Amino acid sequence: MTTYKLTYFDFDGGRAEPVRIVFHAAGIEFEDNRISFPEFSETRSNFRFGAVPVLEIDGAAVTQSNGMCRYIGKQTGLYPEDDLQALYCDEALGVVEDSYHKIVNTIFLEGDELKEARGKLVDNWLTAYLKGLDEMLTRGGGEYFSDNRLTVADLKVFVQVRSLLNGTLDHVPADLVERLAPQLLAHNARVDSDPIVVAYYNSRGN
Ligand SMILES: N[C@@H](CCC(=O)N[C@@H](CS)C(=O)NCC(=O)O)C(=O)O
Repeated sequence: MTTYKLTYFDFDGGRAEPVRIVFHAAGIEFEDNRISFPEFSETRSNFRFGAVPVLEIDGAAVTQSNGMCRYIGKQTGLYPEDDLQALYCDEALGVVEDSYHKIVNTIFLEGDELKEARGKLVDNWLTAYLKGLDEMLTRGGGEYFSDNRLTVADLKVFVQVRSLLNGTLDHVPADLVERLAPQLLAHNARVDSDPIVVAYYNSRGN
């Protein structure tokens, strides 16, 4: 039997979260290796590219969360078979990845500098991002990003948008999604109530 070990930070979100949800949904056993931020700092050099998530498959390490989403999605029927739908799915995975990079540029700022950087982020990139995701939902028929059903793209977007809705980023208004992307807001509620997602968070005791 193939063994899986997924190393990531110890919180219910971020780049590894869609992979965790899919493993759980598919009933695939995996070691959910959650590390603290200090632990990461101390052991960073052990990770290829000095970053997580890292997925070890039968002991061989692989990086890049979107590749992991596609890999595990293909194995579990949560990635489209049709090439065009797969492209739509990849577009959503890719733009969320872009969003993490944009946000991380502001993460270590403080005070007025942080406020200014986040204000610019909200007015420029985040606005375009949320509107773009909304448009992509329209293209897909309004409910999902591709294949007219839940795929790994929906899980990746869900995890990221949920953190925006929770107001986890200072100076990013929690109602931004509601104001700019009403379909995306509905999408978040749809995915949040999907049996796959409900079962996962029940298993986490959330
Ligand atoms: N493209 C990579 C990015 C990985 C990445 O930047 N991970 C962050 C955590 S979510 C990290 O480990 N950052 C540590 C650092 O860059 O110092 C992926 O999608 O897996």
